[in-house]
Amino acid sequence: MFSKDNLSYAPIALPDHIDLDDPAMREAANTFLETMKTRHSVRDFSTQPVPHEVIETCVRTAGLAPSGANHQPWHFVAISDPVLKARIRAEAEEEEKRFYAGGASDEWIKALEPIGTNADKPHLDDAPWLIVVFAQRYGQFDDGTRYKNYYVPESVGIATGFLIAALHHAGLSMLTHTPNPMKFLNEVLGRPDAEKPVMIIAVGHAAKDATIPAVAKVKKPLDQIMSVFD
Ligand code: IYR
Repeated sequence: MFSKDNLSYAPIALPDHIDLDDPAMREAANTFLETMKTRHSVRDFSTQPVPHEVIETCVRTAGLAPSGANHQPWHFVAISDPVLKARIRAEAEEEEKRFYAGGASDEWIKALEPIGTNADKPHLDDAPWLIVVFAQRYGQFDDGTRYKNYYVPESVGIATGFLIAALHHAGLSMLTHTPNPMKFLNEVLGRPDAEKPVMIIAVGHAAKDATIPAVAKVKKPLDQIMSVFD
């Protein structure tokens, strides 16, 4: 993606200069809050297909995220192939069985109780798309030599947030899923060792009878998540 001869600074005028007045800003902020309030992590998916280009467009949005030195240290693998999804489910459930059967600490298992999870992961088959997020520990110049990436977890976290917001905005439901360990995803998806799997996002339409854990609606109030020095 980068070339060693293309590392000079060249400022351009800010494109898409946005300059809302205060009322318009308030309204935009409130509208987006209301939109994001309707996002819930969903574990019960319908098998109804989702067009390929919607997933592609949402990944384009993810790719607009800010990143350390603009290195964009991420790669997204989108999977709708049922055979591959079934293989990912089988491998993930193997990991999850170990996790729930003693791999995880008692404290961790207790923390998950209100979420109601177990080693069974039908969403990995049912959801029409799985998007696996990879973080690139280092990049490579066109000539194959390596360059370092910076703030990789932060950058990939921001891009994943963009992706989740984009998927939700498109009317899709999703679940972020992190089998532990996830190394099997490199092998199954043919990704290089330089890339670390970060999470699987199952994406699709929620099943008609989908439920969410009641605790998922309990969000910290503003005064607990924000301090202000005005
Ligand atoms: N990966 C396991 C366990 C799990 C861990 C956390 I932290 C969660 O928020 C939910 C689940 C699983 O997917 O069941």
